[in-house]
Amino acid sequence: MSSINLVNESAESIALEETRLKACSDAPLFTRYSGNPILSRESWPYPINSVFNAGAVLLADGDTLLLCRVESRTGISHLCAARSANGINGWRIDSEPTMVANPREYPEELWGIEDPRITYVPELEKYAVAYTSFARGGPGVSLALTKDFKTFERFGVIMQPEDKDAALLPRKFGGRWALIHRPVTTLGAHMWISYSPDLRHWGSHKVILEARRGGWWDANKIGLCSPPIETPKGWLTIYHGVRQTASGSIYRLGLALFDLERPEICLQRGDSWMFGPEEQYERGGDVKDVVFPCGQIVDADGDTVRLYYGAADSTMALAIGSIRCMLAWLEAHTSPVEGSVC
Ligand code: M1P
Repeated sequence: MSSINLVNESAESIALEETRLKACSDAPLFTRYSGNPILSRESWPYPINSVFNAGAVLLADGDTLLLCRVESRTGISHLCAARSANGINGWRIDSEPTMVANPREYPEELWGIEDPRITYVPELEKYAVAYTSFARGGPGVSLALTKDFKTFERFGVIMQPEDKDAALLPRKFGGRWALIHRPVTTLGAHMWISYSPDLRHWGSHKVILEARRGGWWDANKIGLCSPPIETPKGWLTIYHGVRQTASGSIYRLGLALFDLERPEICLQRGDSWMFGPEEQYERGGDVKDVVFPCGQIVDADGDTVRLYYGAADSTMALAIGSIRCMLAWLEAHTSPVEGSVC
């Protein structure tokens, strides 16, 4: 093979890659699994109302674990683990609730626990589960650590009400842990970051992404979806935006990118939503027009993303995307909004 051919081949592969990236910057970013929904109340080993908004993690044995929010027929939610070898079907569901509210010791859990986001923390060799605890004061953020999703070391409330949509980043920044969360303040319902030396005491709070205003798809209320994905370009972050309409809210998904070493700095934010309710199981259910991911898994190729999302607060669904496509899409769809990209 001549050196000219080598040069041509490498030029060709660059051109091919550019074409692929251009195509995926235009295409729908996530493809729904044709067998959706993957989990529903009929799948459950005990009577429930609904299963949705699961955190996701790839276990050391290769199984996919979904820590599902399960709403029982009292209306109160608990968490229940479902495991599968391929992350699509063959789910083995714990025969009883995996983690239930414990309002005697944790009064902030009086009305249940909801919407877990799971982060594996190599330094601790444990999974951190950030979840919503719900009681008279409203929803707050609670934290627990686990090694096995059987026993949980509870830290109690780490962000007082009203706050939710939280996930821990997997490593420290300048010696401090970082948590993304969504308090509701007089400023509005925006995404914030807070830092802690010990996972218990939190400070240095900063807004990192604001809900837009007016007619935007993500006007007035946004929140973190699944934990941010670490990429060479930054923390790739899927968030939900809520559009309030005359007939209710529409929950859609957008993308933003944050600085790798200073995750409070937003580098890019997509202008339009990249995934929204379209299918019948997303448009109708206990709460219509909701897609709500709390977890994803990046496959061994380092690019394929399995996004697990709650559909209409009733079932769990799966969609497949690509990190390279999401980054290319962000490049193509970031435009300054009222003087700033974020
Ligand atoms: O009903 C849609 C979602 O509403 C809430 O989300 P947020 O406060 O971010 O708007 C949560 O109760 C969530 O569980 C629910 O899916």
